[in-house]
Amino acid sequence: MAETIYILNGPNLNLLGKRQPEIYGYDTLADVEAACAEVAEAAGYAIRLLQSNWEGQIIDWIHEARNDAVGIVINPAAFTHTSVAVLDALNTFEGPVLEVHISNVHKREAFRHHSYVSLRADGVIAGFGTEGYALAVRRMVSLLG
Ligand code: CA2
Repeated sequence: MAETIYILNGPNLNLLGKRQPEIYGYDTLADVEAACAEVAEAAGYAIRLLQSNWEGQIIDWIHEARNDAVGIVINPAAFTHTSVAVLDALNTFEGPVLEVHISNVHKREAFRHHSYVSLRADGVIAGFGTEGYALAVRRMVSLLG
């Protein structure tokens, strides 16, 4: 069976493509999933894309990934800027971790400039719109190479 790359999404990203398109664009998470699957499957990997508004659920999926995934692509959304718990969970994962932000967080409010998750991430993509996810999967494939 193909090895799996987890693609985890934090709070409010269920609204992707449905609200604030001027910041986050028109693609939905289903569109993101299709784009990531195309890149991953071409390289022989499977993806599992998940979204939750609950911090504990994100942490449980990171724990699950310890056994079930070879890499994690994560857009922690607002938990990026607040969650030592998500960072601690990611620190227990042994494979590559890539952090994705749809918007350019550095061009936005100062509170978005700091990321706890970046202390663990092997790479960060910000401001590439939803295309950033498939680019991160592309990079993940190289790292897993
Ligand atoms: O740019 C990103 O991807 C963010 O991680 C998005 C988070 C924000 O808190 C981070 O600072 C940057 C917010 C996600 C909200 O998602 C929505 C999507 C569509 C409509 C409304 C919210």
